[in-house]
Amino acid sequence: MRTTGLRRFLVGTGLVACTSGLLPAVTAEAAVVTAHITGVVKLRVTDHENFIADKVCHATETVDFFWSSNDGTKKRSAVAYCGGEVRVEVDHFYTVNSSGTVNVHAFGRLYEGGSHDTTDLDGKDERKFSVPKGPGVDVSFLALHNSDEGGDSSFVDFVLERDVV
Ligand SMILES: [Ca+2]
Ligand SMILES: [Ca+2]
Repeated sequence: MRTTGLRRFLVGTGLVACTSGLLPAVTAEAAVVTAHITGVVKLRVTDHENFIADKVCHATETVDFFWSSNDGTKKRSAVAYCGGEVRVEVDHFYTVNSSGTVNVHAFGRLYEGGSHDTTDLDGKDERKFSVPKGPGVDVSFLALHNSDEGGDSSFVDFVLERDVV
């Protein structure tokens, strides 16, 4: 193997010492970091109409939870309805790494049909981002458009921040 060969060469030349047994054994597990994640997920939904004004609807999901680097993935969900015809679902998944960085994977789906319960999926979006420390700002967003019939849309803003506790 190339690395082994190089190492053998360097040891042979005396450029590196053979360190076997000289380094402390790495037995400590990675530190567990807990993050406090707060903010809001804001959904704005437009139900497009052909002969009357479009309907615009808003929903806000509050985010406020503690999550550690040992906890795996946390799922949060939000939903918004508009005009009797449009439903928007957002799933957002959180993981915390050992340095305290909070990573988010967000998925949005826009359904449009004869009622709020329609299963007609007309638009979707997906994004990965991380949550910064400090005051909450617009971290990321999803943009959903009805790519089938057109007109209907939704914008989902993630306004999040985290502290390591
Ligand atoms: Ca409509
Ligand atoms: Ca549809």
